[in-house]
Amino acid sequence: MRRAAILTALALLVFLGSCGENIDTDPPQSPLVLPHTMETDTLAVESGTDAVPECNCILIEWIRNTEEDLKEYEIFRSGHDTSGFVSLTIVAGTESTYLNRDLQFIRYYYYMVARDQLGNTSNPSGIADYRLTSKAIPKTPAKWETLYADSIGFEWTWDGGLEGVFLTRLFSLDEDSTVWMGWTNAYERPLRCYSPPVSAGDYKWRVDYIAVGQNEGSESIWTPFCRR
Ligand SMILES: [Ca+2]
Ligand SMILES: [Ca+2]
Repeated sequence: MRRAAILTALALLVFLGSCGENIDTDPPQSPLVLPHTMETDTLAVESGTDAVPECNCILIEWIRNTEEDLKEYEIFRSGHDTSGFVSLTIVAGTESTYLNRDLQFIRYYYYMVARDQLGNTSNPSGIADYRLTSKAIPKTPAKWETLYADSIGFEWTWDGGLEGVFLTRLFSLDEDSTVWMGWTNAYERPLRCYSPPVSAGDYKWRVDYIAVGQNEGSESIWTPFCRR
């Protein structure tokens, strides 16, 4: 009996020794998923879970973990906030965003876990939710239209309801930054807004629909134009 105990102890020592410093039983910290907020969605440089201009997609964003043995993140998704979550994807530990493509106009809920090289898995993150709406369609300025007025009149159409607001973004291609943003109520017709005088140069614009306080909206495609 005693001999067996000693052998077991020896075997355990050999096992521990062979793994050396690679043994790491600490799971990573829970990832910090950045939720959609009205505040971060209306900055010149947005952050957090959000719509994107290019497609009917939701961008999930998080703060990267700092553990040296971090391997990957696994993202889970459901159409309900408390049940039905299934694994959506696994991304490398070096990533801090994931674009969930080809979505319907329903509310999606996401959470994620972090996993290290030995398979230790973190506790789940908090849940971020978002619902896409249809996109506004930019009308004027049209694609690569040349304008000579100081102030730019933006106009678009939208097949949604009268609730919520639009945020027009004017981006200078020369300065590589957002130079102006303007608000329009969704009930206004026509849907439009006017910028203050802008200098000559190349620009692009888009319009974001924001269902205030509901983690819900869309971003139109970017439309480039010239002011001469
Ligand atoms: Ca670890
Ligand atoms: Ca946004």
